[in-house]
Amino acid sequence: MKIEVLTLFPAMFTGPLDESIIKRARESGKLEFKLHNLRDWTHDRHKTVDDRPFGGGPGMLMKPEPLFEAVESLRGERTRVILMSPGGRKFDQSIARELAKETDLLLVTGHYEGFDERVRTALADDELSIGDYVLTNGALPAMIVIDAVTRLLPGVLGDDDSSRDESFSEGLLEYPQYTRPAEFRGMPVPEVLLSGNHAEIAKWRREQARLRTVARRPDLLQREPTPDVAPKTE
Ligand code: 4G4
Repeated sequence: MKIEVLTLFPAMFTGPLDESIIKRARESGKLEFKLHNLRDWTHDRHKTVDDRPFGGGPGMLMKPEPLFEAVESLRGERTRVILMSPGGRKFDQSIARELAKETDLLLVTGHYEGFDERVRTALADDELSIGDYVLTNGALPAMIVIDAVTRLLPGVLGDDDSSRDESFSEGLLEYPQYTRPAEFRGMPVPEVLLSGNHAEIAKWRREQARLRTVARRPDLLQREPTPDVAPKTE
């Protein structure tokens, strides 16, 4: 897969994407990653990429001309152009799986108060948010999408890591896990995990995953959890 990024801050990407699994994915050719500086598509001597909003109001917007020129020169027939913005579709594992099937992604990161609306309506195929919080720019969100998608590409993870994604616990939080020693600072590992009874262990893990999901992330369960007390109706 080819992933390209259009950004005002290319230096933010070097480092995080030069380590570990992403580094290996790049070295093996499973991920081709390219950075582009939006300022390379400006024509004035100040390399202007922003302007004031029509109608007034605080802050600056990404002006359309450099973004249109850049995306039109970078995109190919099969490129999916994705804006990173807090108003986008909420990025999750199912969107990561969807993106991992593409051949070419172009992630466009914003800055200032956001994009001129025509970038959204006439240039982007999609708009993604990594969560409900505001960041200074879209570079970190783009890196998160790149990481989540890259680890899903065929051959990038070891077999053990890949099969975990598809395990029965899909859609639930992880069950508690322990390694040696069997007792650490007075804290024992649950007896069932030392029993060697694999049917009992699987049952315990399913139950723990369910309990933890109910307690912490009931939104992940298909059906709403049964409330302890019937909700009040007005
Ligand atoms: C577009 C519009 C993404 C991009 C406004 C980007 C959070 C996310 C930006 C902005 C971002 C996210 C400056 C508010 C850049 N912040 N949650 N910032 N802002 O994915």
